[in-house]
Amino acid sequence: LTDTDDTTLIVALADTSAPKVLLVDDDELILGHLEILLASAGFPVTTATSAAGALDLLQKEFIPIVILDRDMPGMDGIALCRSIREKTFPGYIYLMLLTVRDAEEDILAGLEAGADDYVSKRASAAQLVARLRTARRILSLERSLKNALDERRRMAMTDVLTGAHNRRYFMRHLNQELKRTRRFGGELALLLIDIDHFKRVNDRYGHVVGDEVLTEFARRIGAHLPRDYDWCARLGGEEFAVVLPQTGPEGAVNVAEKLRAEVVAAPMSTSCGPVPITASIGVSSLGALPKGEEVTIEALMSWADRGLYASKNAGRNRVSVPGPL
Ligand code: GH3
Ligand code: MG
Ligand code: MG
Repeated sequence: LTDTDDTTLIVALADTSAPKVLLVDDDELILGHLEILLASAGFPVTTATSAAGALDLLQKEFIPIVILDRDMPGMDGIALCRSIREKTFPGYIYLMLLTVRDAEEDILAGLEAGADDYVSKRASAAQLVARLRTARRILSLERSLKNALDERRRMAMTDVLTGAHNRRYFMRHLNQELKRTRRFGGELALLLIDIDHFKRVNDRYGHVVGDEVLTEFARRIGAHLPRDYDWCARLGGEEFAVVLPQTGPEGAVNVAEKLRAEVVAAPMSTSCGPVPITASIGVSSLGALPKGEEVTIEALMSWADRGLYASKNAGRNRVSVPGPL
């Protein structure tokens, strides 16, 4: 790289949050020179003297920017670009090919192999640093898009009113729990919980208070699950589900009874004052499914639903396990 007196520019671009850069060149002199340049521009730097060494480093640590020499003995920069693009990493890797050659076909070959940018070794230090700033801009765009996507995914699985998981989350994650249980063995229990005479709450206090009751109810159920990996979801209306991995029928009934007692222990506090409610619960578990019943989410749900129906029929505010037909 040609020397430059643009140190002010380089200093201005320095940023403590700059992404890490991996420099790959078989020429240690060039590596040393670039390392000092990038470090003074505020980029944390790691180096490798071969493509294999670079792949090794990338395997151990995610490095979002790689500046690689086009010509190296063994695997060259073009092949390294291709190899990086074939693998999956936790985020996008911005690839900059560095070369003495800048014939049209070299540039095309580099871009074709997956490079994002192509810099001549004759370029000034200021130009290299300016191009790194472009890389940083693109990487930060990628990160914010990824965050937005994660947030959208989370929202799509969250119930807007209560903040609990929603039905979509329930179906997807119960399916995963079921697969895990099938593979590794053990138990899995499901509780279906329905607030009793909830229509009367709405009729008496209005829909807004009804909403407050639902929110408080969801919070209370969630707060009284016995273990970290137990979880609950709002299936719709005033119906909730609790999933208890590695829990058999007796354990599930105990949890259900505890949750039911927690609901009646104190009225729900609302903007119209305390509103007492009760809930009915149906319990099912894989081990308690009748022989011959296929082990599916539908079977678990339909048996828990039968239990819920039995609880309602027997006078509500209780826990039932469906018996044989
Ligand atoms: P049961 O004991 O048999 O379960 O009686 P219930 O009144 O709880 O059941 P029903 O299915 O007859 O009525 C459920 C009510 O829940 C009717 C519906 O308006 C109300 N509801 C459903 N979703 C919401 C909601 O998001 N907010 C409010 N405030 N009410 C809701
Ligand atoms: Mg070389
Ligand atoms: Mg109800």
